[in-house]
Amino acid sequence: MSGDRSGNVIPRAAPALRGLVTSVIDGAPVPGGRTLPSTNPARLDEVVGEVSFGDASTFVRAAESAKKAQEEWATIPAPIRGRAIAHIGRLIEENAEALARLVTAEIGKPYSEALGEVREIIDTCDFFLGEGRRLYGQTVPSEMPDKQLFTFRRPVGTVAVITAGNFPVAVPAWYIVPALLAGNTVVWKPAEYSAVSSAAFHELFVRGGGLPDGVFNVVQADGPATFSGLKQSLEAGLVDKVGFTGSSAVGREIGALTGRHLQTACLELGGKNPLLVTPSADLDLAVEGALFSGFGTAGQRCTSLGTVIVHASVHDQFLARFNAALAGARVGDPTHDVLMGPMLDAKFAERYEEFLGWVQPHHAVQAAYGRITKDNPRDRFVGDPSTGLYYHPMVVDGVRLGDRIFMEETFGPIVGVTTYQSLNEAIELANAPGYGLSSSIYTTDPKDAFTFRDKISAGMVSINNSTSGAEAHLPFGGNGKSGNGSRQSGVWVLDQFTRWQAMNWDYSGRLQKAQMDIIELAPDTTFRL
Ligand code: UN1
Repeated sequence: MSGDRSGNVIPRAAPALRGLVTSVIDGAPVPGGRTLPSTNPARLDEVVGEVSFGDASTFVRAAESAKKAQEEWATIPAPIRGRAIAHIGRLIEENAEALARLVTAEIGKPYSEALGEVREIIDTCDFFLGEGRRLYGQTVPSEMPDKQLFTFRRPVGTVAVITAGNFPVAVPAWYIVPALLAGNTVVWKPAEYSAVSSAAFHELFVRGGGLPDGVFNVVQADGPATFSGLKQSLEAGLVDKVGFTGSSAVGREIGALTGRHLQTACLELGGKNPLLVTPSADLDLAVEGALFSGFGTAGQRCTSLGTVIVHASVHDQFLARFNAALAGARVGDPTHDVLMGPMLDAKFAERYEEFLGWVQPHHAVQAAYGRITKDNPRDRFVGDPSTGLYYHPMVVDGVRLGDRIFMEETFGPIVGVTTYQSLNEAIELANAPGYGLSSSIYTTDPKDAFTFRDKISAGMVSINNSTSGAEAHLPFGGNGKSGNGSRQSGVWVLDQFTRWQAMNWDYSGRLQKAQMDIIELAPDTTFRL
């Protein structure tokens, strides 16, 4: 670590170029038919690594390998699997800076955020290493004498995990750590544009955990090949559970596919996360929260702020301070201390350009927007904008119910602002887009806070805090278009990767029939004082 001129902490060196990244099945690298570079979105001419992509059959092979390894992995006692998770956590900790540098280089996330993301893997390991010594079942009284009831958690079997690249290492850990701990084996398909970070993650897991071959396989493939490989694997009975983080549209497809196989996928989808600013709010705190929620990871978190819903009486003050804070924020090279860097990848930049076309005449945009160029510059840009996929962060005031910017997820550095008169109206606006991942309210009135918590559709609620930045041991997940009610993290995710088994043990030596052979005590129902 060293300091730059402004005293900010910056990484020492650029990440080293890694060798060819391939799928890894049954412990062996499996090159595919097509090799493409993964580039740095902040310096498009910098290749972070070459990636060899497989096809649907690669996915099926990986699922076969996971299936073959599962029974033996499940026989390793849970406390020993917990120790493996502990060792993985320690190895990640030893490699935290190198992994964070790689994440910054490959997806352009500011280094401090990337380091936080790596911390989230360590937190997840810290939580689950102890779960290896719990994985509690219950002993339950029976309705009959000389009979005892028990519950056991059993692994689901083979888990397919398909993740996005905006959190290329933390979100995969949310699935993979509890899945392995609970005795499942894994096939992981990371995002194409974060393949090099995912290869590093995979290597750290396999080496740190001493994982036997086939327990954790990684498949480098594009979306259509993955979907077809997953379909074939489900048909062949090779996959027992799917975890997916990505768009609501693909989530629906995965949900339909798994539903046909009588499975429920663990779906973590998009969001249009609202942030309410009430008249009693500390406005500076709300501005700080909105700035981080809206523009951290350049607005490309599923928990990113979508729309600020501000009380009409404080709208002008809030907006003026929000715009001023945004104008003063540092944007640029993500290896420096900046609020935001570039878009994750060209595909996201292209899609974001489409969202920009949703700005309408009744919207008010205070400053320059669109791609940052020499002709469309950003004051105090850190570095050279022409080298990367840099966009102006923007605030769109006057968005209304029904506007596309108001209703749909706009993955990128754009935040809408609208006003309300009554809290009920604000909550209706907050729920209107039909997502339900994260939400936030800034208020000093407990009644507002609890009413909001009660009525908001979101799975996650912040009071006086940003919509993003969930901690790794609270349930993470959404409702509506944000997911199917599944929850990740903490003890709650165990229900995704285990199935309850109920056991009864009758030691009476007779057939005691439930509901029939039961002792009745005679109540005196006519007694009165
Ligand atoms: C995501 O964007 O998919 O709460 C996950 C947060 C992070 C995780 C975001 N801890 O913003």
